[in-house]
Amino acid sequence: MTSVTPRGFETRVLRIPLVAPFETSFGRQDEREVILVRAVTAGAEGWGECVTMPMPLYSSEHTEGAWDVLHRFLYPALLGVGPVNPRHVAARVEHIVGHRMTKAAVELALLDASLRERDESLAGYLGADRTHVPSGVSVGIMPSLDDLLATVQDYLDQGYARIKIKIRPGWDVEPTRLLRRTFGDDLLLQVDANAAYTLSDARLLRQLDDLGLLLIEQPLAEDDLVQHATLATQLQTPICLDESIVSAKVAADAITLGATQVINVKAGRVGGYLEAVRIHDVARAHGVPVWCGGMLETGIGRAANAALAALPGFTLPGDISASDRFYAQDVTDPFVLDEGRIAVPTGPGLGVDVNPERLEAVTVRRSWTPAAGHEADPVPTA
Ligand code: SMG
Ligand code: MG
Repeated sequence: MTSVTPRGFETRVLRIPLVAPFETSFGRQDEREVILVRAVTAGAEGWGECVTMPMPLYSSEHTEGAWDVLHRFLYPALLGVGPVNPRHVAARVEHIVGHRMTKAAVELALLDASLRERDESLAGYLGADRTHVPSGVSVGIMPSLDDLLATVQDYLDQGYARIKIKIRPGWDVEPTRLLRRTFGDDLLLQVDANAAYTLSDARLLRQLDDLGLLLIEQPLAEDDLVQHATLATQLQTPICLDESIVSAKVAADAITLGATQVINVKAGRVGGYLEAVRIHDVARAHGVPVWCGGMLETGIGRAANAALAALPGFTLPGDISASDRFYAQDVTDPFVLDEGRIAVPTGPGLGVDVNPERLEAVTVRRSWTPAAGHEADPVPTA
């Protein structure tokens, strides 16, 4: 990996309307507020997406916290220190505790810049061995069972390869059973609780065992590794941890404990795409299947996710939908479904480009943080 010398970082908070509200066990959203980071180097510029949300409900990170950590801690650690090898970014900011999504965004921006400088694709660099990845779709909690059926029917008509529904107490066994009965045994179906249950719900969750699910995602709290291991002995449905898996070390612990039989890999949650690859490697060595999770990414994060999901251990369809599942207008050209699959970008770096007008239209806050001597933004976009 070639080192790059950052001249500065541009930070943007975007707000992009969703095509329909997205509801989970922890809340409902009508728009995606997200941060993009642009790293400007001598020979290129690279982009990274910080997948935090406005409120710390999915994880402890959130937009305002990420903005603060970027400007006061991460950029100063990386500017004016000479050439930076993207592989060493994580070590350089290791003294900052947590804030993995925020760190992941900066690492991806520098990785993208470095790969663009030497004309190599992120997918190739990470070790992808496929040109397309199967596309799964995550379906939020719906106002009614009829709405759920109509929505899932529409996604299946579009060709999605797998359906995941969000569940919470009061919206779990009934909607899942209805989908299984309506769409038959061949439907690839899984559920995601976003930590909405406790171990005392084991009997209720056992009712899902007859429904032939691929997995149940994160039934218990983020720090309940041992309780997930206990729950796993009481369920036939494989448990797949999402929120709990914050590093390759925790992934190894969870596998050893029997807390997870499948792993949802999200680069933001684990501090970056390089750590995500390490989780893939650990899981693969243990024969544990992984799949690529989603955080309603723009085309920037979606491109990186497609690259990651093309690694050989990603044997289950990921939450990598077409862009129009969430956005009428993305900040890059949209990702589209091709027979239930998404094409892995092949161009240098992320292999996608930001459309400056569309970016500008959804930007609500912007800053330029220069290295000494580069106070003027070389490519001002606002
Ligand atoms: O990007 O397709 C997507 C969203 C996938 O359901 C999804 N993500 O827990 O896995 C998860 C959630 C986290 C975000 S919910 C607002
Ligand atoms: Mg999840």
